[in-house]
Amino acid sequence: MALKEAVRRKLDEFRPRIARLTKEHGKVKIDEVTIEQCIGGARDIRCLVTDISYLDPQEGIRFRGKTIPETFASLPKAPGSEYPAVESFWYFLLTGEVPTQAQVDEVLADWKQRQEVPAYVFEIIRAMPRDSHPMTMLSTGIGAMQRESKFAAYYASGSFHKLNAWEYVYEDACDIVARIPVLAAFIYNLKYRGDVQRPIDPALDMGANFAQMIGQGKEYMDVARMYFILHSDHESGNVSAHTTHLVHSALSDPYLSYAAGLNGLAGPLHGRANQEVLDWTLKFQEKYLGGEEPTRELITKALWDTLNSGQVIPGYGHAVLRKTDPRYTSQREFCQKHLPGDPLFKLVSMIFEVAPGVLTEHGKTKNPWPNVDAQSGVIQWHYGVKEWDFYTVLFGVGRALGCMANLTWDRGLGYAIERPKSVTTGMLEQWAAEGGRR
Ligand code: NMX
Ligand code: MLT
Repeated sequence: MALKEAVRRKLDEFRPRIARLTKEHGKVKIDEVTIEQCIGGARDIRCLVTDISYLDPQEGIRFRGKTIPETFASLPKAPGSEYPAVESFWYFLLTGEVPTQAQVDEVLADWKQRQEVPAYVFEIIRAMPRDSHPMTMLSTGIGAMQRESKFAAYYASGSFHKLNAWEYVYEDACDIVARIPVLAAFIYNLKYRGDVQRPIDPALDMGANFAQMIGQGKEYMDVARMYFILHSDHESGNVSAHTTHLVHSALSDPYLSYAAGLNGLAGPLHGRANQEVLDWTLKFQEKYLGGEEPTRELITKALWDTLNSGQVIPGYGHAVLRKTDPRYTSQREFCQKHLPGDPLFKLVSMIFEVAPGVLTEHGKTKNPWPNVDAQSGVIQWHYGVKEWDFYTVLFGVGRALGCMANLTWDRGLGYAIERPKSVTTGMLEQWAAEGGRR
């Protein structure tokens, strides 16, 4: 397949660069670590490598060197759509090259061969209590599918070779990205639509097929394409991408690795914040408005009440970003075009006007601006996907693209098992007293 050969070509070009960096410049310092960083979640320490995406604190994410608007503008669009097919973006993420339509068509055809989820996976999820969180169902489904792993079979075959191993990661990666929307749609229909399932439509691209599988129409097809692409990757240090990379560094296969990544994504400070935003906003409507129009004063009061009760304002703040997340802006522009009069969009826009000022006055967060999660639920709500505990599953479908592209490259470049060094509190106290580690 052309995509696999393109990845092989790229890896062949890259390997000498990694070898030269390690052998000739391996001792060059690129960072130093403070006690604050050691205790405070390793913030900003430069110790991971990826070429799939890079996050600038001011500008936001670039996928393979392109901003979000540049990415959307440059990739071939899905038929009759303003957005690229996810398959087109996948080619781009894996290779850094904008595919031709013929190359996109080849990925589309390839994914159709891969997208069936084995029946036993559905049965395992069906056996779970119906009120299990859909993220638990998603990570269980991905973990259960591990028996299909071509990488695990290759490792067990006894003929494992470091240089070839990426090919099997690539195969698992393609299977996972093709199957995860089908699994997600199954969970949606199981939990919220009485287990009335819709079959895959083989004529549709990934985003469009997901839309039809959850009973949505044409406009939502673009929502799905946009949503999955926007959520795909945020360089390597975020919890889901880092967890996936870490687990795979022990040569755990991509299924085990991404199930772990999804469990991290399910945390309220990470991907689950999109669920929390909707929850916060609807509770605000219920508790503070009682059917009346929102005002800046009422929003300010609700924000302070949340902060004073020791909770975070979901959808605001970021570990790296110091400006409004361009993924927020991109979704906001979609809303301005497609749902300008939506009451929830208006409310979220008003929160956007007020929250940065309140958070600045509160004085704790380093970034008072909205992140991706502050806007995403509004769009889902507008199109009738009102089961907000499902929103992180949508994030997880998109994030699979970035995590799987990264794993393919991790293995292709033979990255080592990850094993940072820990120290004791006593050591930190000693180095603090001595003014640094000697
Ligand atoms: N509301 C209230 N307090 C906040 C917020 C917020 N939105 N963001 C940060 N802070 C607090 C934070 O809890 C910390 O307090 P303390 O010193 O008492 O521990 C202080 O500000 C400094 O935190 P920062 O260094 O600004 O942020 P950090 O890098 O530690 O955390 C987040 C980043 C994203 C976890 C944090 O901003 C947050 O909890 N935001 C709300 C949850 C959210 O929207 N998460 C989604 C992130 C994007 N995603 O999809 O993953
Ligand atoms: C993400 O998309 O992973 C989040 O914005 C969190 C992060 O980058 O740390």
